Amino acid sequence: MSKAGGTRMRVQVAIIGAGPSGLLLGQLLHLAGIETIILEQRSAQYVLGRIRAGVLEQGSVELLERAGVASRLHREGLVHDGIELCFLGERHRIDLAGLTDGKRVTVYGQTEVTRDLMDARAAAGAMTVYEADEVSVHDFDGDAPSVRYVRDGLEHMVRCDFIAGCDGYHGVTRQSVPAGAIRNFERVYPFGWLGVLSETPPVSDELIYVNHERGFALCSMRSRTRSRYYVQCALDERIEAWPDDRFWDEIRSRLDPAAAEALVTGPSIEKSIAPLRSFVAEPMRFGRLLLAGDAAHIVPPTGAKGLNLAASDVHYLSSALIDHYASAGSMAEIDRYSARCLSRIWKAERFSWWMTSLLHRFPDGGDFARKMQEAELDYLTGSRAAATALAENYVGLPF
Ligand code: FAS
Ligand code: PHB
Repeated sequence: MSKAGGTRMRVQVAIIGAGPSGLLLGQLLHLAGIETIILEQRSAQYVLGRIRAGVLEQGSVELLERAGVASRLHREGLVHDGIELCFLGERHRIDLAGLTDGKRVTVYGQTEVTRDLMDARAAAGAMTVYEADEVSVHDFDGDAPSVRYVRDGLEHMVRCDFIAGCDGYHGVTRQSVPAGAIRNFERVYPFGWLGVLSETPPVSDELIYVNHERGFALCSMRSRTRSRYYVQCALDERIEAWPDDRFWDEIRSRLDPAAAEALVTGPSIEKSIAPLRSFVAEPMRFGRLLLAGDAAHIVPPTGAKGLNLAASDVHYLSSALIDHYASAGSMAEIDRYSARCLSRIWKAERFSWWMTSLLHRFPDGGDFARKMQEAELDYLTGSRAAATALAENYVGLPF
């Protein structure tokens, strides 16, 4: 059946993906008077239903403030000065603020960040097309790129100056780059995370990262009444094999006695298994196509860097695009975009890989590897220098 008859339009920047990267970029460009469209393959409800990140670096909070979407974050977010590492049955606090001249993190779910950005975009009257099918990108190696998509059976076309690939790891934009023009770096970990969301009070005031012989565990939260828990699990685990009681017993078995005693259990309101990988695509710019966020890189969530890296990419990309339009079409900042992002990305990749290597049980690791983990954890919790290195990475390196 013909798909002819769709719209033809023109914008300055076409953004693919309405996750945090795409929405935050759209908001910052809108505030600078730059016209965008966002094309999203899923419904807004589906995007909001994905339970993901929970911790915002100080730099990400400041960027959301600049975007004008931080008022609810400041009302409802939980500011944390520290985290705890639990190993050999004992908890040790890492004083993030004390080790980084007062820097701290804010616990505020990615779902809420996305909701705030969606509300701001709707209030601005900027165009977002949800449930856009068959999105394809064209001619981004020239001066007149375009995007096509199908909606309600009709094919629509958008001409633009730039395409922002904010469509995540499985998106279409990175896949549209010729194989010879891109280089991928990847490590897939031999385990996953089984996550549970529950309307129960958090087991502790701060996050607890656990190294246990049965595997990693994390006690996090979304508010003072809603908790987020994870246990390391095998890659072939199925959700059906993990009724709530089994999950609560397993995480309790990995906690120190006081936390195990304090754990408040309840029905899960979300339960999912996520694989863990480290991934970077280089470069992040291909002519007038620029990648940002998970479209260009993935980190294991152990270091709470994924959403925060997306935010710093968007900081660099929005600055480069604003500079382009403010300087009669200069490409100087666009030319620098990829290198600026990758410098910070690789340091966050290293930290996320290091935290993952430190806290998880590797199936083929052996006893010596476990002793190395225990020695490093003992050093970390006994050395101000070592703890400072962890703290300055956890709160976020400067943009
Ligand atoms: P996203 O993947 O969030 O958004 C991309 C958007 O593009 C999606 O809405 C998708 O539907 C859309 N899209 C894809 N293909 C498209 C196409 N062809 N056409 C149009 N639209 C398309 N980070 C942390 O910091 N802490 C965590 O605990 C954490 N947990 C995670 C758990 C899981 C299961 C996953 C997958 C990620 C997790 N992350 C975590 C990382 C996550 O938060 C990402 O860093 C963050 O979502 C990145 O945002 P975006 O770059 O916008 O990508
Ligand atoms: C979360 O709350 O989902 C969370 C927090 C910290 C992490 C990973 C996930 O490192």
